[in-house]
Amino acid sequence: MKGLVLESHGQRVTVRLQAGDQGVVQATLRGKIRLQNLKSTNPVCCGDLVELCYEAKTGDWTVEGVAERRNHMIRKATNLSKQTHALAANLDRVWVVCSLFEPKFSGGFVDRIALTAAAFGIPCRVLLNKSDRWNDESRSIAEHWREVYAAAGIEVWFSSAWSGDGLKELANAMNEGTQLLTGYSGAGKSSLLNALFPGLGAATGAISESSRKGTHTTTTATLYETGTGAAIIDSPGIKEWGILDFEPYEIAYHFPEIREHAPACRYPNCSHTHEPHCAVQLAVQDQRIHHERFVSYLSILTNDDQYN
Ligand SMILES: Nc1nc2c(ncn2[C@@H]2O[C@H](COP(=O)(O)OP(=O)(O)O)[C@@H](O)[C@H]2O)c(=O)[nH]1
Ligand SMILES: [Mg+2]
Ligand SMILES: [Zn+2]
Repeated sequence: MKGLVLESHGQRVTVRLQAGDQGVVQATLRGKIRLQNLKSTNPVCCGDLVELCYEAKTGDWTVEGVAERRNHMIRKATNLSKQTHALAANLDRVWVVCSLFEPKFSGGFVDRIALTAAAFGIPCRVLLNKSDRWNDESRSIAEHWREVYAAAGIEVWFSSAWSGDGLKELANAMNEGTQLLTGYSGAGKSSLLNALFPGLGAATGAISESSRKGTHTTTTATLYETGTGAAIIDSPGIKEWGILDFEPYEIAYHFPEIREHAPACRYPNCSHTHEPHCAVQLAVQDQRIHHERFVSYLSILTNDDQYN
């Protein structure tokens, strides 16, 4: 029997059956699946389609196989780790949910997620939440980021789970396919889900006074079915996105503004860091490439985990 993984807890997964009563069952991974993908901390993740077997004698469900993924969002388990962690699979869009303050916006963090999405061919958008908190000055900062990302082909949407700003458009956008909400803890992912789909019951956390960061309320990603055939995956807040070992040319390729100017560099293998006659560096100087994005590019290239 086939099933859709709603949640993964390592060896145990929660699965929606795709036939019969379409109930939700807990299943255990067969050892061979674990062995097939030793580099991953979780060989099966939410959004995966799996083949299940039911043992009538014991009443146990086991996962016998995993269907090939269309795509996935994976990162390093930690920045220095050789192991990877799969956040979610078979996605139609990734939303990087952010706020300007509490938690503070970080272009470097957004760019790491956007690069990963681009590398796996998944459309990506930024969602700047908590617009109810903005004054004129913060709104102009928000507009600035919108311009920066427009040049990178990434739309920046504004929203507030509290005031309802932008939720109508967001609900429409969420109405098809499988969408992943990811980003820093405390940005409002779960609050947005609950505002968009009342009754979903995603756990939210208050900003803790001591750290001014969201408390940890979700420990694993959860796939919610919206009832219209669409699905939304809420994910636990992440502190840093440990980026995979991409080749330098791949990193440049997935920054569309850099890709656009690179053909005019003198050297075909130009890394845009120190070479003479570099069209990319020139474009940064002339502000045809946004400085913020170029700084991110350099920091990813040098594997610097200091986000800006
Ligand atoms: N001012 C404001 N606070 C919000 C908004 N959305 C969420 N919050 C608050 O931010 C904190 C973290 O929200 P939560 O949904 O748990 O964030 P998550 O970690 O990204 O899922 C909670 O205290 C929410 O009430 C919003 O649109 N505006
Ligand atoms: Mg949450
Ligand atoms: Zn160059």
